[in-house]
Amino acid sequence: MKRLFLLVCMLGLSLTTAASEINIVPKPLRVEPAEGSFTVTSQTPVVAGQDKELLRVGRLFAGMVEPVVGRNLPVKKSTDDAAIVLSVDGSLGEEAYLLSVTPEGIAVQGGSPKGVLYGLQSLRQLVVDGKGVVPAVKITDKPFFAYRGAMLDVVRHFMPVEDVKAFIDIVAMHKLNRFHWHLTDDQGWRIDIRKYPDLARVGSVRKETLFGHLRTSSEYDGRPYGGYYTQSEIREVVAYAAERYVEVIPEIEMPGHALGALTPYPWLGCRGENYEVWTRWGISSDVFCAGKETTFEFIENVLAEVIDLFPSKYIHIGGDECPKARWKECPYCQQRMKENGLQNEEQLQSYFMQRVEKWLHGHGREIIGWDEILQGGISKTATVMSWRGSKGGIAAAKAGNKAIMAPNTHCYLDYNQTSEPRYEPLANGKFLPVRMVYALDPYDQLTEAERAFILGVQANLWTEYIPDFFHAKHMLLPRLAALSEVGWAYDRKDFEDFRRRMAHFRRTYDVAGYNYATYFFDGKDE
Ligand code: TNX
Repeated sequence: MKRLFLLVCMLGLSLTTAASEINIVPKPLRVEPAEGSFTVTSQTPVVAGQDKELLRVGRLFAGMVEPVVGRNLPVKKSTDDAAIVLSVDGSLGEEAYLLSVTPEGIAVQGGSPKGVLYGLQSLRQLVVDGKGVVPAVKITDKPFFAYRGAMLDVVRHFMPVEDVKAFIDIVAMHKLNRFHWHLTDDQGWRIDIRKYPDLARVGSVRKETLFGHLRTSSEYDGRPYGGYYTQSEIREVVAYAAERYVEVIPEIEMPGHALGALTPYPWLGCRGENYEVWTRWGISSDVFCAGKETTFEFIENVLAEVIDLFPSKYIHIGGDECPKARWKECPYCQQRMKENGLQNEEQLQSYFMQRVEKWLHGHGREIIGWDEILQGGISKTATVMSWRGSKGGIAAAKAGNKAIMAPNTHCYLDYNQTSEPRYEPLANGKFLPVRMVYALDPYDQLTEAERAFILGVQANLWTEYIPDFFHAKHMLLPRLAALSEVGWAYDRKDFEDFRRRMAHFRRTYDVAGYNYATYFFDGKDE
């Protein structure tokens, strides 16, 4: 009897041990630990049947676990050996997957190859964590939100194609599915547009850059700074992202943040002369002229090339931080207001955005705009990206507009990570620890019916104080993991449980060779 009791205790113990070995971020929907384990070695085949897409996904996985299990895990159509077997089960949701590990082998079923890749991202974490030994388990998983994004600003600091691809790898690793690419701003224009070659040639270069923080410095580095993507590089990035089931959403900023365009083509502005690609951060009062027809002609020509390069349903057209001083003094803008019965310059901005939206609609696309597009009236079909807190997104959802939550209070990864900025590299200054990212409630203040308008969440990485991609990773990781859990997980009430799983997930960062911030892991971020 005593023996039996002991046995039951031991069994119970081993079961709980097994359970605690399953540590995945973002948290899966259901995890059912089982007895035993399976060891993935360099000989373990990944089997994908006849499906070319699955073979490709299998090879991606082989690359991801190579540092742990060794080179060239064989990816095959079939095998008699114990293996990692990939398959598509159309009865599952597109992004859903089942991961089953038994001592005999591993099966990853996805609703589509995308779901299979998500299953493999989870398996990757288990392989890394156990150095190849994966505890038996059955995982049933699918994402909570359809839109799970990350934005990279390549204007304030330029990131070469290789870095953008690495950013996409990080996005995919966190089971995010949108890459918002901020391509134009006051400090540069970073996408080649064939019809206007001076956008890239002239608009991408600033003569120098502010040194130090915007609030305290008036020193400049005296060095010209530039960079842009050719159209073939853009296509390369879009294809690279698509292979990882990440959709690229380009952002072409208007009517504000426009000096990258006004400098080479001064007729785009109200004053019409003397513009210079900005060397400081902040908000320039020179913006696109909303009165002249030639502005809209330019924007349509630019967008025609943009939609040819980016197949995404959404095109982001900015709309934030557009000072109205120039419009107030501009005869063209005032004339436009009179002709269209517009009461004030907010309504002129609204005219601007809706006119561009209409053009994009005519070409089969939808727009996303920053929450300022709510001012002065918004069309029913625009999607609002809430950044000045959540209130813009809440207002949008209440008005029946779709919204994406990216509030600076929770999603701005350019902010400081600790309450002791003096121990951190120079950053924006505001304080945003992992805990705050995790605390985002995208449904705050919304009724059941209004919640349907929240498409999802996004982290934003503005790069005023991020000179290169090494530093970008320090700002992104591990906060992006907290955001990914907000976007993916059904159950995220337990921050301590997240913290415990992160202690394992960081090994996947280590194995991938990622630079990440350690404040959170060392308990020094509060
Ligand atoms: C606000 S978010 C901006 C960006 C800055 C960022 C710095 C938004 C739509 N505009 O231009 O880079 O703050 O945190």
